[in-house]
Amino acid sequence: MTPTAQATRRRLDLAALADLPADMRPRVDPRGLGVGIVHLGIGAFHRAHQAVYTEDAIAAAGGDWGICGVTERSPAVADALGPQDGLYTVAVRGADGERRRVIPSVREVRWARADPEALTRRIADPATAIVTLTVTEKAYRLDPGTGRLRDGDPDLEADLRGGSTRTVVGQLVAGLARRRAHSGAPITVVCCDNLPSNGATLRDLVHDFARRRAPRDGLSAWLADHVRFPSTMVDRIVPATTAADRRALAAATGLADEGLVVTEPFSQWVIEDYFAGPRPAWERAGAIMTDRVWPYERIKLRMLNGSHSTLAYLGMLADHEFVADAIASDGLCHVIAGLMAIDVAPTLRVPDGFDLLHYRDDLLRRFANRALRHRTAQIALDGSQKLPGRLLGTIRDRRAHGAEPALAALGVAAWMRVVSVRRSDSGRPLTIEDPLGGEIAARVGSLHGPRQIVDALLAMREIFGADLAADRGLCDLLVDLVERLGRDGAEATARSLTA
Ligand code: CS2
Repeated sequence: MTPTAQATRRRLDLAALADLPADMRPRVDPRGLGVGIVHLGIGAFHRAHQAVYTEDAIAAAGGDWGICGVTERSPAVADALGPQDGLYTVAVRGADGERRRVIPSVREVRWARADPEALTRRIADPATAIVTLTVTEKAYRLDPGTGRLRDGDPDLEADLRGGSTRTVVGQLVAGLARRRAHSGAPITVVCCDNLPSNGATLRDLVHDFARRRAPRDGLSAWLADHVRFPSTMVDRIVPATTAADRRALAAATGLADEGLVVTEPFSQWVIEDYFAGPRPAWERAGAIMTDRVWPYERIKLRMLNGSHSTLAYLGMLADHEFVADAIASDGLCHVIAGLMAIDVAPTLRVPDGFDLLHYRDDLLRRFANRALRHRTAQIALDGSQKLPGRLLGTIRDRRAHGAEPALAALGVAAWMRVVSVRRSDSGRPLTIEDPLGGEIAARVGSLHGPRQIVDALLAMREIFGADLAADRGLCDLLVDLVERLGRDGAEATARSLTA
């Protein structure tokens, strides 16, 4: 198609809905749908997950549960969805081809930085009963060693002084303080990020911020009585959308959609049934409401995300651009299957009726979905924030039982090799972004020996805590693995560990 033909394609918006094929049309009429949810971090994951559950819940049981989506870091999503009246397509790619539907749940999109006051007002608005978040691990500014806000973070310091809301915790507290002053109505804040005990973790950060900001203004006591923070487990694989995905959609539908998201058929949401007020009937859309989320959360974080990160670092070393290519390698596939069965499974408590082997085999099939083109480099981002919940908890629990968790340690060793040597086994340069990237580079930039590398990185308490740094047995295991990765490469190391 010529660039001109592309530029003149009709853009998806409210007026275009009537021309869509019937099976793509929204199940809920977006016109007149009021906003009841504020969502912080309206990236691809939210659009393919909670926004879909919310549409299905409204279709089943009604309610003004339109979403005000907030973009945090850049205005890109607001620029894409604004002209489309908040509408976008979810393309579900599985073995049987692609199914598409347009989602109407997002009724308003804002860039937090453009108008912080509008965001504060939205959270304070009594019509808002729920705030949900998918802002990625690093946005919480959590010190995993203390479970509190990181000391010395310049954005947090600025927000604590007042006058700015650069951080998500700062935005939440500004909105909640305004709400207390105006209506005082209760509200529920639902963290949907991959953090262990995500509800309690966010609650502690919000209370910590409120106390540090104004220790005597009573906000913390109000929050304790009026704001609930249920934990959730969210699961759906959503690779970054590419220009080729958008071109294929335009060719198939005749519509230009800058907000398209591509995902897999599988989707799961487990929510702690602990709300301060009304909520959408998400259970009518397939979500599991329970009073015990943590077993699901731990299973998912350690089995799926632990495997994902291990595949990402080993895959990058072995020059596999996509997860489906990495899992197609016998060595890597055996490592992942073994990691889940040997190292992770003994650390889990499984809900009644939950078949862990079946879950593992499903994961291996999901990773092998070739239609998804999920880049290993996307998952490799922000390793310092991801490793603690995904792999280090497993390692800690296994070490406490005197085990030598070689497969969980292999993922950490592969991360160490990637961030220190920064080349794949064939010599291709590798770069990964990380909020601690500067510090990691300063520690390992000029080191080559496996022991030096492991010592320098293991000493980063903000990642490994004091306990793992002091574990000599773990240190020796990692040195051995980093050495083998350097000498034999990722594929051969993986094969030798599972032979
Ligand atoms: C992935 C997750 O990018 C990543 O770090 O491991 O986004 C993963 O795809 C989701 O958690 C699946 O639910």
